[in-house]
This record gives sequence, C-alpha cells and structure tokens, in this order.
Amino acid sequence: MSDPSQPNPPPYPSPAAGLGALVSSLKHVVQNRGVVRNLRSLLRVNQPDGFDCPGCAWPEPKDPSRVGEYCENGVKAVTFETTAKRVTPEFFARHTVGWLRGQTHHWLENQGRLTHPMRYNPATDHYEPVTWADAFALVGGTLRGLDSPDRALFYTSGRTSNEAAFLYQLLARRFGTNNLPDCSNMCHESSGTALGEQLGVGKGTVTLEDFDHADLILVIGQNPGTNHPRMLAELQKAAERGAKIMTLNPLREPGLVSFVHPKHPVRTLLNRGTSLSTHYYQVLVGGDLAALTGICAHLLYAEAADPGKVIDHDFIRHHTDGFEAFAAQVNAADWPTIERESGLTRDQLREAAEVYRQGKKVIACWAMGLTQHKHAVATIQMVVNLLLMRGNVGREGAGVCPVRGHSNVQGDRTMGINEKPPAVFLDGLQRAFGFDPPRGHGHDTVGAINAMADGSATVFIGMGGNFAAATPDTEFTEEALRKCALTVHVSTKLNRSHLCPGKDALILPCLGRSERDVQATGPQRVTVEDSMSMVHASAGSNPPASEHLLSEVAVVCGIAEATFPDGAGIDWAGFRADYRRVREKITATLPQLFDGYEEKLQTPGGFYLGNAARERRWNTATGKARFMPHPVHPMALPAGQLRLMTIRSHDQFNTTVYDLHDRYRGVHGTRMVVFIHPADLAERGLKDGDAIDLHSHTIEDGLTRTARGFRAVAYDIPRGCAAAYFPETNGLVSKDSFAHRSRTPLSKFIPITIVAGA
Ligand SMILES: Nc1nc2c(c(=O)[nH]1)N[C@H]1C(S)=C(S)[C@@H](COP(=O)(O)OP(=O)(O)OC[C@H]3O[C@@H](n4cnc5c(=O)[nH]c(N)nc54)[C@H](O)[C@@H]3O)O[C@H]1N2
Ligand SMILES: Nc1nc2c(c(=O)[nH]1)N[C@H]1C(S)=C(S)[C@@H](COP(=O)(O)OP(=O)(O)OC[C@H]3O[C@@H](n4cnc5c(=O)[nH]c(N)nc54)[C@H](O)[C@@H]3O)O[C@H]1N2
Ligand SMILES: [Mo]
Repeated sequence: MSDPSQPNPPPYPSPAAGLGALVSSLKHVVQNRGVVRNLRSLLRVNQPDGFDCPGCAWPEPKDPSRVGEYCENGVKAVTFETTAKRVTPEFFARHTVGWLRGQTHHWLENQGRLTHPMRYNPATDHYEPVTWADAFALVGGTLRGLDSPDRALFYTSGRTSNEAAFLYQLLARRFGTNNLPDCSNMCHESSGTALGEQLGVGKGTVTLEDFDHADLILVIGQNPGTNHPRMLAELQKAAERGAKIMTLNPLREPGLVSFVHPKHPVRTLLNRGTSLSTHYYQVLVGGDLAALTGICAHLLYAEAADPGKVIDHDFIRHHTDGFEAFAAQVNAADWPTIERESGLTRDQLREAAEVYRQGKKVIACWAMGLTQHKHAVATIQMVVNLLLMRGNVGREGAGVCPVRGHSNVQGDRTMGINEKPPAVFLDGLQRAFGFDPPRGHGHDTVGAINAMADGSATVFIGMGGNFAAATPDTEFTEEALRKCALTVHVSTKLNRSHLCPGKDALILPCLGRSERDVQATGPQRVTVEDSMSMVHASAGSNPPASEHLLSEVAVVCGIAEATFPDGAGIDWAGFRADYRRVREKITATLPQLFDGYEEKLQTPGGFYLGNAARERRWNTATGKARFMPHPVHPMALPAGQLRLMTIRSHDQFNTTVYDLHDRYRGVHGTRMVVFIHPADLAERGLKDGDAIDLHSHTIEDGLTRTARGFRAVAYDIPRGCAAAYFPETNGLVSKDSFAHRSRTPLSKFIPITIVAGA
C-alpha cells in the first residue's frame, strides 16, 4: 500500500457467484465422497416432493422454471450432510475428549456424520456407545429428579422441523418450564422485538413476488452473496428491470457490487455480470441509527420545501400514530452528531434520501449487521419509521424483510420455541392438550449461560446447534456447560459443544433433512416455514447415514416417554408413528394459522401463513402502525480502540466450517484474519500481512479478553472499524454485552485494540 490514507480496495474476484461458485460447489460434491449420492440429493433439493434446502431461510421461487433452485452454499450444506465419512464408536475409542478439544471447528466438522448414541465416561475421558433405551432413561430419570422444572434448559437451533419443534416445546412446557432459549436470541430477536411493537407482527411483511414490483430495495447490514445467495437472483432481476439497490454496509461486499447467476455461468465470460448496488454507503459499524436519522431528516426538509409531495399524509393519518413526536425528534437532529456517528456526510445522506423519495415501492432488507448491536431495536424501528413515512408497508412491492438465517428458524418460533411465549399460543396449547402451561418467562440464551454458571440450571438439552461455539464468552460458557449434571446434544455432526460435557453427557445422533424418515405408519414428511411465512413439506430420500439414527421427532418422543412414564396425558407414541397427528395438534393449538394444514401442503410451493401488517391490520397496543422516536446514541470508543464486527466467511455455515477460504473477500487457506483500514494499520506501525493479537475491552464488565494468532488484512472498511470471523472471535464478547431490550449478544460491536503478535 503506497498511500495509507487511501482505502485499499481488496483484490476480490468479481462478479460474485458465476463460474467460481460452480467450481467451488463441485469441489465439495467430490470432496465429501459418495458422489452419486450427493448428486442425486442435489436433484431433490427444493423440489415439490423433495426436501427443503438445509441452508438459509430464503424462500423458493414459485416460477416453475426456477423450482429446484439452490446455490453454492446450499450445495455445501447438502454435501456436508450427505458425506460418506462417519464418526463411529471406534472414532471415540481412539480419541479422548481432551484431545478432541485441541482440534479446530473445521477438523471436527470434517470427520463426518455421527452414527451411534454415545455417553461420556469421565473416568476414561471417552464417549462410549449407549443404547437408545438407556440414553432416554438417563435423560428422563435426571429430569424427574430435579427439584424444579426450571433447572432444565431446552435449547433449539433453527434447522429443527415444525413437527420436532412443536413436540419439543410441548415436552418442555408439560414438564413445567419456559426455558426455551434458541438461536433466534442471537439472531433476529431484535427484529421480532422491534416489529412486534411497531407493526404488530414480528415477521417480515413481504413475499417473494413483491421483489418483482419494488423499484428500490434497501440492503442494510446483510451480505446476501455469502449468506443468502438465492436472494442475489431477485436483486439481479430487479436491477435488470431498472430498480435501484441501495446498500448500507461498512465493508464493500463483492457480492453486493456485482453478480452473475450461478445457473448461467457462461454469462460470466460474455459480460461482467450485473452491477448490483446502485448506491453503496460505507456506514460506520454501529452507525446506522445515525444514518437513518439523517435520511429521515432530509425527507422532512424536502416535505417542508414541497409540501404534500414527499410524505404520505393520507397513510400517516389513517394508519399510524406517533408521527409528530417522531418528526420533532428527527427535526431536532444535530448534523455534526449525525455525520460523526454515521461516518457519512450530510450530502451523502441527502442523496440517499432523494433516492428513497423517488422510490414508489420500497422494500427494506436487513440481517445481522443491524440486529447484533446495542441499539439494534431502535435502529430497526428507524428503518420502519423511514418506510412508514411514505406508506411503504402493506402494499405490493413494499415492506419489511428481515432476512432470516437458519432454514426453519422462523417456523420454530411459530411452533412456540420461545422463552417469552405469547398468551395466544399458551391458550391454544391449553385448549389442545388440557394442561396449564407455565406462564412466566424462561431463560433466553444469555440467561441460560448465567443459570448454568451459577448452578441454578443443571440440565442442558440442545436440539441441534452448537451452543458452546455460537454463544459469546467462549471460555466462560464452556465452563458453565461443564458444570451441568447432564448435557444432551441432538446432533448430526461432531462439534465443540460435545467436548464440554457435563458430569454426565449424551450425544444423540439424528437424521438429517436429506434422509428418509420411516416410522410405524410408513414414510414421514416434515414441514418448515421460510423467511416470508411460506410453509411447505420436506421429505428426504437418502438412506440414513447409520441404522442407529432416530428422527428428531422420535428423539423428543423417546425423552418424553422416559420423563413421563404415564405419558402425562399425551400420546407420544402416536405422534412418533404418524407426523400428521402432530400437525393436527399444531392446528388445534393455532387454528387461525394452520386450519386445513394437511390439505394445504398439497399446493406446490406450500401455503402462506398470512401477515396482518401486510393487510394493514395493526395488532399493536394502539391498533395503529407506530412511529417510534429514537435519539442517536454516541458510540465513540476510547482512543486507539476499533469496533470489531464478527462476520461469516463464504466457506462456513455458522459454526460449521466447511473450508478455510473466503473467495469473495480474497482470503485463502486461513480464517485467522482481521480486516482493517490500511491507515489504521499504519498508525500502529503495522501493515497488511502482519501477525496481530486482539484484546477486547467490554464496557459492561471492564475485563480484557484476548485472542491470538491473527493476520492483518488491509481492506476497504471505514477507519476505526474492523472485521473478523465468528466463531473464532466469540471469546472476545462478554456474556454481559447484549442489545437493549432484545438481549442479543453484541457480536457486531466489540471494542478491541490490536497489537503486533508473535
Ligand atoms: N453460507 C452461509 N449462509 C448463511 C449462514 C452462514 O454462516 N453461511 N448463516 C445463516 C444465519 S443463521 C444467518 S443469521 C444469516 C446471516 O446473514 P448476514 O447477516 O448477512 O451475516 P453476517 O456475516 O453476520 O453479515 C453481516 C453483514 O453486516 C455487515 N455489518 C456488520 N456491522 C454492521 C453495521 O453496524 N451496519 C451495517 N449497515 N452493516 C454491518 C457486515 O459487513 C456483513 O456484510 O445467514 C444465514 N445463511
Ligand atoms: N460472534 C458471533 N456469534 C454469533 C453470530 C455472529 O454473527 N457472530 N451469529 C449468531 C447467529 S445469527 C446464530 S443463528 C447462532 C447459530 O447458533 P447454532 O444454531 O447453535 O449453531 P450452528 O453452527 O448453526 O449449529 C451447527 C450444529 O448443528 C447440528 N446440526 C446440523 N444439522 C442438523 C439437523 O438437521 N438436526 C440436528 N439436530 N442438528 C443438526 C450439527 O451438529 C452442527 O454442528 O450463532 C450466533 N453466534
Ligand atoms: Mo442466525
């Protein structure tokens, strides 16, 4: 870098997707062996009679020519599930847990599928095979021995089907607790909190068809090229018909700059792909609330100059409240503060406001870049305020689109995986099953860590996921798990959480999405809900990875039968034998959403659950959509500190690390990198490629945490900001650093200093 004051554009290979994606996908198909099985699986992804892609929650297109669409990351998710490699009892006999703890996430994932139920033996430090009957008896006996049901924690990750999730929460609530923490607590909790209060529904209001009508799409704090690649197809279509795409992101993400559809790779050679973002604003990490306030302020100025032309007064009058207070707050905005906090100039924000004003139908998309911040709820509410100003909610081509992560994370919430369950759900459960479910709030993810640490919770059950690695404060959390009397992980693959066993511990291996699930009444299918409230069926066709695997539904029923020897008035065996019976009970619990469930599943592409806000029915405290004023909070850090955001590479799915590359960002063979502005490096006497260590300085507990062994990468990122991959950096986040109201860990705003490393 010759001039350190200038940002250094990374040598990224653009356009995104295209041939590179195709080559990378094929590599994984071959690498995981079982090539024929892999290819056969891929032909069944997202087909009407196939299985739901276990990747992200982006919906499947209805257009028949596009059915069966999947992406490079879907290919990775499928091929890593259908791998021919196996983690057998012999594997566990060869390796102690202590030795396994020394291996990386990448290594653990690459050992293959779990084949047998295993129980930890602390005397030998080995996992040893156990029968399913003994495993269930251990869980049931331990649960029954607790002096309070609230000593048990029932964690869920978002890949779990509706049927398994519904039975799992039923088990927890029948047992007597609302301790149902889930990955949502670390993910879109802030979106749910913000939208529920403001629009009356904690979910997105748009459908996929709306993307065909929008003339402006905002992409805020989201990296769809890596995390929702099929969304790029919608963005590209929109760009091709002249819609504008406005991005707010500290990093210049190659996938948002240009794109070629992975299914038409030859076009990569003919043209350089579609230029995707028409407007790209490199906001400071944590600066969106200020930026959005600035944009709203410019809209109000424009309205004052051109009365009646900018703001949708009719909509505001009939459908909203709180506009005056909101406008007063925004009008009082202080520009030096907005510019300093957003990192954008007044002119840039005026331009952004003008682009927004010209949009007749606007969709706002966002993901973790907004949700994992101290003021996440306020920031998301400011996005909604912006949309409400021009009536951009509840009409074709416009609305809110929080882009979900896990493929069924939204469905799990609908099924009652929620530590703060809505009364209407509990009432439904009571009607359907005739028992009084607990009404008090249970532990969320942060609460669960604390409860294990202080000994008030002693049993941890994980339905999928990787609690030890996905949560903050890695060392502390791992220690908290080890304090438990019993830890149980229902999993497909070996991961870090298995290596933090409680005094007693089980690994219960289960079927994956791509596998045939045959029960007493024959082959079963499950259902899932995507990011846009479409529910559809999913049925695997591969033979199970091992004859000893049970379905998630069967595992829950097995635990329930061992916990309630008399069944507690619930026919668990009937549920296990025929999943239609589970769907009947889901309908009985939530008739307003699932009436006619089984018949509706016959519709190709599934059915829409509906969204009141989309129809401009506002189930809020006031019966209106609500403008919510929020002040801009100063986020400045002490001199010398950087704002670290922890992000995903192209070769991972959360804690599942497929490979060590990040093709789009030009990183190869390592994940231990930190992206920093070259001037910030120079100021510290460092340069691109230097070894560095990271120290975090959390405000909440005043502690310094350290992560070593990183390499600096000079990158196109605003000064004062930095980025590194999760989960390697989770040890830097204090469990006490979480978002206001939603309690989501602050994974995108970690105050750090960097020093030269060894
Ligand atoms: N291949 C793949 N797909 C996935 C996943 C995966 O790990 N791999 N994970 C799934 C899950 S569970 C989820 S939740 C989603 C996550 O999808 P994303 O939210 O796209 O994932 P992140 O990598 O966390 O990216 C956050 C983006 O926000 C930006 N950002 C960070 N801080 C700020 C900020 O303060 N302001 C703004 N405006 N931008 C900011 C970052 O630069 C980055 O581009 O993806 C899902 N899909
Ligand atoms: N620093 C930092 N931390 C973060 C984030 C961040 O951006 N930065 N993002 C947060 C977000 S958005 C999320 S959603 C969480 C994710 O948190 P989790 O959902 O807990 O973690 P995953 O890595 O998705 O879980 C992977 C494990 O799930 C198991 N698994 C895979 N498929 C199946 C299946 O079909 N059934 C079952 N039973 N198990 C299966 C495998 O054993 C695998 O090892 O992490 C959060 N943590
Ligand atoms: Mo997520």
